[in-house]
Amino acid sequence: MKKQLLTLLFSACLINAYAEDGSRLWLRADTTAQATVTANRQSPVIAVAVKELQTQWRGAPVQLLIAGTKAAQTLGSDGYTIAGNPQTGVTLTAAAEQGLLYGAYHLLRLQETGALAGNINITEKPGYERRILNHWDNLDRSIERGYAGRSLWEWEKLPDTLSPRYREYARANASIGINGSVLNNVNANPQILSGEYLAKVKAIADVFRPYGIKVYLSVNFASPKTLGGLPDADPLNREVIQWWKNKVKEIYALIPDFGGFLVKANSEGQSGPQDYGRTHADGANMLADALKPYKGIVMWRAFVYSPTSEDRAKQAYQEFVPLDGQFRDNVIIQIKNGPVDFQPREPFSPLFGALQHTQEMIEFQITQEYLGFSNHLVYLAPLFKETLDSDTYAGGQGATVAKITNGALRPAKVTAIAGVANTGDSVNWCGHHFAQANWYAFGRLAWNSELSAEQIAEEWLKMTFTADENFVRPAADLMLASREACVNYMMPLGLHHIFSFNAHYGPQPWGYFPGGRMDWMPVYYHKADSAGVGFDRSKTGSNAVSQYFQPLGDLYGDIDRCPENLLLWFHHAAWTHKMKSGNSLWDELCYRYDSGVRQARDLQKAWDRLERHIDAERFDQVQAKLQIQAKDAVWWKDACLLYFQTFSKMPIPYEIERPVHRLDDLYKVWFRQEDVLNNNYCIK
Ligand code: GCW
Repeated sequence: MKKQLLTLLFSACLINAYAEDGSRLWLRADTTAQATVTANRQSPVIAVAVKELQTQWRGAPVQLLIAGTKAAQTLGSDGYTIAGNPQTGVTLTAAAEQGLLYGAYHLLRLQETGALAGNINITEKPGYERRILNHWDNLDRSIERGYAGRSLWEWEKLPDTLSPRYREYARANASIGINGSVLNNVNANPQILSGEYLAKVKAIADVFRPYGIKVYLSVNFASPKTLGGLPDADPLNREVIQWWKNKVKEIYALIPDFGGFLVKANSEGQSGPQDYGRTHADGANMLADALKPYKGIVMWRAFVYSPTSEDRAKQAYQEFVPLDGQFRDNVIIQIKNGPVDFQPREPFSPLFGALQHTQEMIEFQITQEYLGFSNHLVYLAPLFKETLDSDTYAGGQGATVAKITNGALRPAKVTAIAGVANTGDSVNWCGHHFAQANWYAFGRLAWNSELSAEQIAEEWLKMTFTADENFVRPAADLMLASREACVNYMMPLGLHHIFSFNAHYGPQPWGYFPGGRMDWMPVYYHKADSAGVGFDRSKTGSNAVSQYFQPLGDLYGDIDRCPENLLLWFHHAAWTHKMKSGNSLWDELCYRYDSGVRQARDLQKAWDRLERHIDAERFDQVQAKLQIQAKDAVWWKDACLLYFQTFSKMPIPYEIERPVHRLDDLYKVWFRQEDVLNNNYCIK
């Protein structure tokens, strides 16, 4: 009896050998397999692929082949084929070592998601050549718009001490096909280019290399002046050009496979070529020339705008379209998915497709700056896909943002996609267990933008929690509903940027601070008055619609045909404007906010039903976050409806739940980002 009890206890301990604290992400496979794995070449990257399979693959022997055949060459450096049968033997073939690494992770994913059935015959090649995370991490280890603790990069201990997390991070990225990491904030500290910091960067790059991850750096355009001591940073100044050449040489001596630079110039106070009367092309090309001999690239951001009388949504297009064709072939323009700034819903940026002779890449935000931080469960694959699948009509129908940027329609020397990372040093990496899904989804879509949001959710759930269908089905539904829920309780019908000033958390549609920048004020974006609400970007307004190709420009510009989910993005609509439902705009707004609240509560209900399928630790943590989300949803609804009602003067439809807050109290709510992170913001 005693012996039996001991055995029972012992096996219970084995099962629970790992705490389910989220630290293992989606990589929770049992690592005690002893598979037979052979390879026809040796290299550090291939060694990783072999080891992953040896320890996790529970099928017949696997053979890894680097092949020089024509067929293999068409796979590029990252593609692969998987052929065979788990019972009799499997062969992974690729033209290069990275292909074998990605093939190995693919095979393991099939196993872990229960998708191995009979013969395997798979050929894969990524959509984008460079699949990159952008870290907005500062050298003091704070993270701009980071909601999961401090930076993963322990600058103070580098280069001598290497956190085990560097390898785990690289492994997680490799497992989903991410192959690049920009380590530091685009608001870049020039010190990153000092000898001291480059030695630290090299130490990280060395850890990442066997996982196929290239390191990139954000650079401050003024570095030659601030770090190098030159009188200016004018891109046409010979001394400046030489300074960058020397710096690039120094970097490549340390990191031979360094990826290149990411640059935020002449934006939000950052210096740039315009400080010297030069153009973005002058600045980007100067850096590109320095990087060219080493095959490095420049990712030059299009996120530029200034507080002029011009509509902020139009400015990037106005700035860059005149420069089309002037950029070097190792420059790529990095464009945020929408024309303003990572809002819960935006139309795609009209720059996609408009630059016809310049390489374009897309930037998404994985960290939830405008989506409830790591407090709200908002699965972002539907948002990412909405942009990637949008038809720009550049050169005719079918020119989706994905096809414009991944080289399918416009052959490009460089193709790339970036996501602003949501990682930090918190135990579960992302602050919210479900925020991990957004990191995962970004990687999977960067590899193949045609995957569905549903398929990605299911894969992730199976690997992260359990493959039990009784869990996976409802949990996937919950994830898929979450983005639209968030749009509804925050900013339905095309409303945007009505967040609390600076923190970007919680509602503050009344936000207006005399003397501050108008284009940072919520009132600038919704323009509510007694007649109606919304930003008129039609021909009678800012005419931002003219930046879209036809027939989109006309469609967006026509208040009766504009998709209703973007109505108030493009139009100042009357409170009485008749919606497709037959409701007035005011009533519709009320119903949307109300349904957002109900959807947030539905997320809670759906989650509670799943309790028995998963571990208590993660269940409880997600449950606690969903409570915050549901409360915040009510706060959003009350704040927005009560405030907009001061203009519409119309009643809130009687069947809708009554406000539980008073507007006067909500006006007084004031907090900082830290207060939200410490769950210390109070709404009366
Ligand atoms: O969304 C805004 C953020 C800034 C950010 C900027 C950018 C890194 O509020 O924090 O700065 O975008 O993308 O450059």
